[in-house]
Amino acid sequence: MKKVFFLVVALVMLVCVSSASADIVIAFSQIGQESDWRTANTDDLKSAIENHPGWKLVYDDGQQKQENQIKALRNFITQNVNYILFTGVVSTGWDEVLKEVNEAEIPLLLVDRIPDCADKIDYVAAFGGDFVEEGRRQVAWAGEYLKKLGKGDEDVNVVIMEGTTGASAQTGRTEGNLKALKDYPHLKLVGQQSGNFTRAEGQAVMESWLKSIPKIDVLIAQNDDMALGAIDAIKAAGKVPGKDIIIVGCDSVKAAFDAIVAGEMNCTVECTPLYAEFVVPTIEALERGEKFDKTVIHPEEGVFDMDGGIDLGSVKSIKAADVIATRRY
Ligand code: GZL
Repeated sequence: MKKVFFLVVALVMLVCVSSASADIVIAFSQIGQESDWRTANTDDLKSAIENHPGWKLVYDDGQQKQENQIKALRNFITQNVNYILFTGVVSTGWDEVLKEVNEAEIPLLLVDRIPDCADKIDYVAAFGGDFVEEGRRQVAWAGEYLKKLGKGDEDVNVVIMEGTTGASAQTGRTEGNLKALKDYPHLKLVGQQSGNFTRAEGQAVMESWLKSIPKIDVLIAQNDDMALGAIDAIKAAGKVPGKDIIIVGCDSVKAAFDAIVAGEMNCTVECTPLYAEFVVPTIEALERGEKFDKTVIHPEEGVFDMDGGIDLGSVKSIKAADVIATRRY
């Protein structure tokens, strides 16, 4: 009799444990590994989800190819995951596959680069950088810095190194860059080309510009990796980065802080990759039945430079050397 009793107790415990540990599966279609920002974004989200009790991560690296991401999204549907996190390498071409996600009734969280079809699909929450404001801040910082140097009335030659063509981070930053140029008529745009958000391509583009453009005074690089590649090219050409050419990046990754403190870069506009502090509480709330609207939530972001104190309206720059020890990516 006792044996039967203990057997029943063991069976009940086994059922309780297995039902309590029934994981919710969160699938993440990531763009690739093109930049320090992307690596930090991946590490932050993967560790938060993998270490969350009762959650399981299904991760796919799209290697910066849209066809890979579409395949991954369809695999997630087949696996009938509980949530899908998605950021698209480019802004267009997602309508069909994201409608399939909707038809499968899998809750979709849009992070980072929001697809153009967002207003035609269902999603449960959205979070990412304000790319237009980031682009505005880049050019405004250069204009205000030149004024501080007493050069606000001198014509200077500006080149814009764009991110991956067609990515919302590129189109948004370019929109912000070009709008802000209208406020600083002495900033003359003499070059605009994609460096695809990678350090290697940023170096190659700057090498070609240094051979074809007689004088470059300011580089606006739409991410820090391309700025760092450009710095390599500028030094190889015997020029002094940060002095001969003013260099403004975006993302505020650690390597950019190191370059600013070393005097080789002038400014980086922050675009945080640390999304776990948004995604985790949002999924926990969704699990409790809470609902969110379709507003894209933007994090508070700063601007960091060599000396601090440059007023950009929505934000004042902070001296990179003062905060480098506190940076989390
Ligand atoms: C911005 C992100 C961009 C970064 C780049 O949210 O999409 O992609 O600025 C990254 O560094 O490659």
